[in-house]
Amino acid sequence: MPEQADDLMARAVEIMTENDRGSYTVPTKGLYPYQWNWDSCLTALGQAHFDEARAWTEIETLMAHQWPCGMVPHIIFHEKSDSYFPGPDTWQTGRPVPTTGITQPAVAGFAMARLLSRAKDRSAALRRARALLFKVSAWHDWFYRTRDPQGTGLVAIIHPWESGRDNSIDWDAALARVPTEGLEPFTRQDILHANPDHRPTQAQYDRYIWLVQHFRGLGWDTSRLHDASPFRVVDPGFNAILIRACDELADLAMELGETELAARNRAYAERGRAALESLWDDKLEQYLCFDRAIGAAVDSPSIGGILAVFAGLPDHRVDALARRVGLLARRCGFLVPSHDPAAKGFESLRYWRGPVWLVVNYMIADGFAKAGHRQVAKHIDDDSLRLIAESGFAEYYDPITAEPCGGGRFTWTAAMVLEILNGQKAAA
Ligand code: 9WN
Repeated sequence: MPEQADDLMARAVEIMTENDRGSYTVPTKGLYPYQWNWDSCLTALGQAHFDEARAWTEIETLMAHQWPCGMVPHIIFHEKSDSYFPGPDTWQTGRPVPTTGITQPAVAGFAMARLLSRAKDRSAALRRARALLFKVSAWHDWFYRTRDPQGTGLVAIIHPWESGRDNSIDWDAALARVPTEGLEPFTRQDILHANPDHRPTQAQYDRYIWLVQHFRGLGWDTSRLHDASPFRVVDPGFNAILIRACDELADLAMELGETELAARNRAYAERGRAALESLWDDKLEQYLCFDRAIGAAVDSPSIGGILAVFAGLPDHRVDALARRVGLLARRCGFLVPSHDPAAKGFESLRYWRGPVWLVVNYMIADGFAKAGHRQVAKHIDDDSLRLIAESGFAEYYDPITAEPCGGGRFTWTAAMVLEILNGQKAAA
């Protein structure tokens, strides 16, 4: 086993190095030729195992493209490429280095705290963390200001791409309400690089692009987009990541003597955690999304409601989620499916409608481990490694057969393998 682990780690480093563009890393060649927000933050965790300084650069490059309003965009278009749609010409956000105009899960605060906690060069890490602290905090402020205008404690996403779980069944009903009138013709590139059966449908893409056109028509004024979007959904997983990031940033700020910033982030986290309770569903024994545009819960048992554990939850809720994961384990061969295999709409190969993603596994396992559920965390980690052993470093996997899906030689999958294996080594 140790030789196997060493071999896997060497392959992971090779993939990450191959996708490294110097100051940022692409998720995979061809399919995703730019820098993605949450990919980069999770990638940094893997990089830190072989190049600590480079790991900080990954997050710094991302944060260097923060908008003046505080938003951190979901893609940074560092270089021209014809292999991805929609590119800068569609977004037209007018930034000096083109970016998209929407955001992604706020992993940065968690990632930088983790980098610092493990830093070998602690004084360099402290210096870099201090410089990032204010930027990440401004992003958190932006979230609660613009995506929670009513002060509920929970933020909404205004585009499925923001969730990172693009075509989840969670968005089906809300997306169906997005019109397609006035949609400009476009050509998808994703289906030239990956199997179309593993990707979102054309009907979904039409609505993704309609929303981009709609926001573009509002001049990318992020203070207006929430209320103007027909798509406004509160995702427990997305909020859990933000809540955890606020908590980690508050700890870090205390360590650095930034007490006011610490108090603000702690308040966001505490309010968010309390508000998460409103998303709990007794029937399904997990959290559900909430469709803010119509004021109703979304009856859809997806991984978003399990990822909530990453926020840090009351014991009885963690226990219930552990039972839920146990049930899912009996329904498939590999944890954690992005949708319950027994539920309507589950598709084992199609992107976020069933397949397993190692990054989400990692955050769920971390949440359980932190809450003392080490067996559940180990089960998830073991399943992640079994997927790699059977099917290599894919973008995502069929939770029943382990079939590799989407892009290959995938950066954040490799990063998670380094995280899990180094974590096991340290614990041994
Ligand atoms: C749109 C890069 C990204 C991930 C997302 C994943 C996928 C993009 C796409 O790839 O989304 O952002 O074009 O399909 O869903 O989580 O960040 O790996």
